[in-house]
Order: sequence, then C-alpha cells, then structure tokens
Amino acid sequence: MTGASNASDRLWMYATMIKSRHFEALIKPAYFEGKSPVFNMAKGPLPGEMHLSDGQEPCAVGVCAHLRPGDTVTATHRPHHVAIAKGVDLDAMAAEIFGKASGLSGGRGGHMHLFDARVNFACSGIIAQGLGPAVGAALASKLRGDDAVAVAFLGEGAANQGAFHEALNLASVWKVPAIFVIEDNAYGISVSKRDCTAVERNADRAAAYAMPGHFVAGNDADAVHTIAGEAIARARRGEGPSLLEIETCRLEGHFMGDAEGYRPEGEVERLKASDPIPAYRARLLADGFEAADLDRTAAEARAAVDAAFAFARAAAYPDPEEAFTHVFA
Ligand SMILES: Cc1ncc(C[n+]2csc(CCOP(=O)(O)OP(=O)(O)O)c2C)c(N)n1
Repeated sequence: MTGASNASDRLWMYATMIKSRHFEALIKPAYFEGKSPVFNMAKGPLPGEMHLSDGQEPCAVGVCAHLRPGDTVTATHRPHHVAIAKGVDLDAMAAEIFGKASGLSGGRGGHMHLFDARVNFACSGIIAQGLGPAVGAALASKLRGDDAVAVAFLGEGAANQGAFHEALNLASVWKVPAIFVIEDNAYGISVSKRDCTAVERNADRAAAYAMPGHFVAGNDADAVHTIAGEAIARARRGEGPSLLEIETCRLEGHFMGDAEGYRPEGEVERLKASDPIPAYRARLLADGFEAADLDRTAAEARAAVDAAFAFARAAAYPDPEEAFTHVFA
C-alpha cells in the first residue's frame, strides 16, 4: 500500500520492532557468557563480533511491511532487525547465531551471514556487498516479467564505498526494481558521517544516477512506511529504482564491547530518551489503539523470541566432520 500506514501494518510494525528489540535483549547476556574475567571474543556460546541494531528498528519494519516472501532483501553486518522484519525463520536464525546444526546455514554463517532462501534474505559482513546481488535479483525479476522487487539495506558509511555507486548506476541504466535503503545512524564504527561524507544528505546522491532520492527524518516507522511504500510501488510498476536515506540511531556500540569513546558526552542518554519504540507505542495509543491489544501483541512477539532462544540453546552442534562439506576452495 502507499500513503498513510493502515492499522494492521502499524500493529505489525509495533510487534515486529518489539520482537527485534527482545531478540537483541536476549543476545546481550548470552554474548558475555564465557567471555569473562578476560574478554575473549572467541569464547562463549556466541563467538566472534556482535553488532546490535537497537534503535534502527523503524527502518526495517517501515520497508519490510510492503514486502512479500518472493521479494529479495540483502542486509548488512547489523542484520537482526531486517531479517526479523523480512520473516526469516526465528528458530533457525537463533540456532545459526548459536552455531548449531539446525541453524539457517548449519551454524556456518553466524550472526553476520544469515541466509534464508525461503524468504529470499541474505546478509554479509562485507560492507556494501549486498548491493550488487540485490541489483542482480532485481534484474532477474525484470527478465522474468514479474513484479518482485529487491531491497538492499546499507549503512551511511557504506554509501562511500565504490560498490554503492556501481550498483546504483547499473540499477538505473537497466531500470530494475531495486530499492536502496541507507540506515543513517551517524557513525561508521567510530567515524562520524560528517567527517567522511562530502554531502549532507546521501539521498541527494540519487540525482547522479537519475533516480528519485528520499530523505526520511525522525526515525519514525510510519514515515518510513509511507515513503518506502511509494518507492516499492513505483518499482513494482516497472518505473525503476529509488534511493531512501533514513535518519536513525544506534543505541548500542558499533559492536558489543565497543567503549564508544567517540560519542559526545550525553549522546547515548539523549538517544535513549527518544527511543523509537516507546515513542511509537505512545503514538499508537494517541491514535486510538487499545493498550491491551498492544500489550498482547508485544507479549506474543517476546514469547516467539523466547521460544527461538530455547530452541537454539537446546539444539545440537554440527558434527565436526561437517566443516569439510560445502567448502569450495
Ligand atoms: C569492504 C569492507 N571494508 C571495511 C569493513 C570493516 N567495517 C565493518 S563495519 C564498518 C562500518 C560500517 O558503517 P556503516 O556502513 O555506516 O554501517 P553501521 O555499522 O553504522 O551499521 C566497517 C568499515 C568491512 N566489513 N568491509
């Protein structure tokens, strides 16, 4: 749909933001298990880096509310909110992050490499890596003659990577149904956007590739929903790609264990005071949604995540021999 968000999409967006936030809330203690007294990233049930998306949920739900399982989404090293909003299987996603055999990729990928062919979702730890494959998926849709779209999520840091410009150029030349979604959380690791980006608004870069560019202010699920709906409908009509730049915030560090010394004093407190999820709940209540309905959908969302983590923790690790399968080099 386009235009103002409808009630069922709004309830879904609220529930899905809660699901995503609760997923991260359960990741946090699990990540530090086994990593103390001396922090060792390789230890514990969740080894390796961990990038949380707390604060960025409106970007994922506002876009994915318009998507179908047959549409493609590529996401980044910070993928949980997008994967959940695209409908990636929660049990298999949690099991993948815990490195279990019943995970999406048998435990081989971990949290930055979630892949679910059932809903055409993939992500990668390589910055801007998802843009080319998204253009490819959009080209495939155009050649098939159906109205499926492909959405590539990226950070504002990734918009300075060569692959971003190559992908936008080809998408425009081929006029494919691709939507590029920049989640602008103001930092690439510790580097602030204003220190490394020549333009104030990444949406303005769309003009260089003859496609519409939209800036969405306020980290607001309804605003994202409206603008994304227009871009996605345009792509489904065969009118080509669009670029969306969404103002958002990262409430946690770049990765777990980040000392965040690059943040101005008081920034995290300020950001938490405008946390988009309680703000959205307040708006829904003001618009006439019943608190009991919101509570019930939130409780159901949390219960689904609790069940996924219980499934993941109880699941078996892969047979060590499995390490030699699906290896191509
Ligand atoms: C090609 C490549 N270069 C560098 C890195 C290291 N790296 C990991 S995350 C990151 C910053 C990404 O910033 P941004 O795109 O804004 O996404 P955010 O982390 O803010 O979500 C970098 C440089 C990488 N993973 N891939």
